[in-house]
Amino acid sequence: MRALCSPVSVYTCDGSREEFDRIAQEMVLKGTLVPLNEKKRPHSFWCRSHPDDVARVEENTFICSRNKEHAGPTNNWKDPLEMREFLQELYRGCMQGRTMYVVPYCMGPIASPYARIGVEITDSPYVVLSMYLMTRMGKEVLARLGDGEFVPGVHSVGRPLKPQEKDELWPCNPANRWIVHFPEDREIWSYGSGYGGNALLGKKCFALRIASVLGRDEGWLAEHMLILGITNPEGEKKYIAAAFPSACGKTNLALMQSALPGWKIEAGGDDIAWIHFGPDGRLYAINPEAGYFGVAPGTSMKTNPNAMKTFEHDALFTNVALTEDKDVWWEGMDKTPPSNLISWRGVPYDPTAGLPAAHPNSRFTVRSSQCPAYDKEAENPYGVPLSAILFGGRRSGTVPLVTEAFSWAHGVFMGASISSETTAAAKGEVGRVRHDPFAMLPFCGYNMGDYFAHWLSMGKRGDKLKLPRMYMVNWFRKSDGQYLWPGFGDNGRVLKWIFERTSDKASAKKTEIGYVPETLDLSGLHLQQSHLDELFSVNREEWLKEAKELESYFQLFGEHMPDALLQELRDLEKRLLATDSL
Ligand code: GTP
Ligand code: SPV
Ligand code: MN
Repeated sequence: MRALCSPVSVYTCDGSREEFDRIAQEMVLKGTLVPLNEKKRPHSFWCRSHPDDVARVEENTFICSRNKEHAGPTNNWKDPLEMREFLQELYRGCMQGRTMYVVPYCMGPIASPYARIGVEITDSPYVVLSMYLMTRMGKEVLARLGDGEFVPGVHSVGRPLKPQEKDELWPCNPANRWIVHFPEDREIWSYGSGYGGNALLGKKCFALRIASVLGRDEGWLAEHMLILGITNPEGEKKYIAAAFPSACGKTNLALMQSALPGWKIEAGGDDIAWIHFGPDGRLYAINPEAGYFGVAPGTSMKTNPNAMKTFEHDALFTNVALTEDKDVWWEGMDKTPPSNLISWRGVPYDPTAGLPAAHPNSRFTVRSSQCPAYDKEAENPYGVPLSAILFGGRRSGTVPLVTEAFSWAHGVFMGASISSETTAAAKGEVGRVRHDPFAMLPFCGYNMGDYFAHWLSMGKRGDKLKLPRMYMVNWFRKSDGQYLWPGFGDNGRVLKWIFERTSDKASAKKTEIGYVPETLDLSGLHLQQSHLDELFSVNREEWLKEAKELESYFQLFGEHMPDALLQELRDLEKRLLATDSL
């Protein structure tokens, strides 16, 4: 890689705090990082990306399996040999004038039998700092690796420097971005972007796209899911995982403080879960990550106090606004923006211009162990046993607050059926409803139809009584443009019902689409009855439309679409058409 990329020097990261401080200091001198107010937010930094490098770029993301069909209809594909030839040319000399950092990292607790090692080569010091916060990184990883296997990944911002040329604050190459995966070779090549999931190769590239292929081959699951622990007032603890699309509430649910007194929620992970069968036949989840790369806007002491406390120190903020006294601000932190703000574009914020001070996909990067509600079991090498799995999305209509699946296959059908309004987490239009099965549309490293089949096969391998129950949730239903449900801490009410369902202690009504709560604990919450009715309503006309839509979507997968899910769809339609089916 050194010969190909021609960096000035090569540096292997040891993962120490001294190393972090040294690299951060270099970036401060260059102007890329701005240190925040040491009294208000110690050891933290503000940083702005290039305005065209603010989110994941799905249209430039490729799964280069040998056979196009293995990438499936939802992924971009190119022939791997042609792609390799192309990349050889693309990367030639791409790190000129820069340092090549070698970042050994471990996804999962170092001692976990489920953990996997990756090595990222990058010319971005921002990526090095982020990997330090987000993963277990450095010397201890090399020690564990020995001469074992690792997933190689190379990342370049794609902006070689000529001799004496002055660098940009956020070098990147927006016109020429490539996020490429070779699933059979377990290899990642990323070019042209320095942002998030495009550049921190341990996250979406390895822990989801490559790992989903490993999971298919080895009989486990790599999922875009949070993990949380929930303890009832009697002290009984269970674990829940939940898949919601990007910027649809995983971080907020994982870190939430329940509105119900006595119910404790602990954060296991906020974005990714690797799920294996344990020796007792239950499904166990580990969080391969060690940090959060969380959406900043909307995060406040009211909505998410645990997140606010997590990044009180030792945090990196990207594309948020900067206050006069060198602290951070974003829309939704409090009502009125402080005066003399610097916007994410680096200029004085003009509240009359109608543009946000912070980019809608601005994010905080911070170690998860700093969270006051951090679940120590996140370090358990064997993971935590799941009692329930939730699927959800952003749907302003049709989808009720919570629905329980009739069976594993019906739950897999629910996961496969997720649609959600697009968000700022990916480049492109915001607010358009699109299918996002299992919240994995941008992250599944192989044919999505085969992925559905893999989920079904996991259920067949498991003992029915030990498998987690499955649910569909929607915090985002609207009436007259307003959210019907307060969300955030009040989602704890839904979690309570789910907790008690999994102990067979809560009652439910059968509807055409699944079980809904007979009663939900709404103590202390004052919602209009009409709003409540609407939150739980199942409208047959709307659901028939939904089913028709799914029918045509599922055709996309052709022969790869499992019969069992087509049967689930037919059963749903039958229930919706029957007048007295229930
Ligand atoms: P990724 O990191 O992109 O995978 O996203 P995520 O699923 O972790 O999303 P996150 O929790 O960061 O939420 C994204 C946005 O949704 C934030 O602006 C939140 O304030 C908002 N949000 C989260 N939970 C709720 C909720 O229960 N109700 C409402 N109305 N908004 C929510
Ligand atoms: C997402 O978009 O789902 C994220 C942020 O979690 S990124 O790491 O950029 O993919
Ligand atoms: Mn995510």
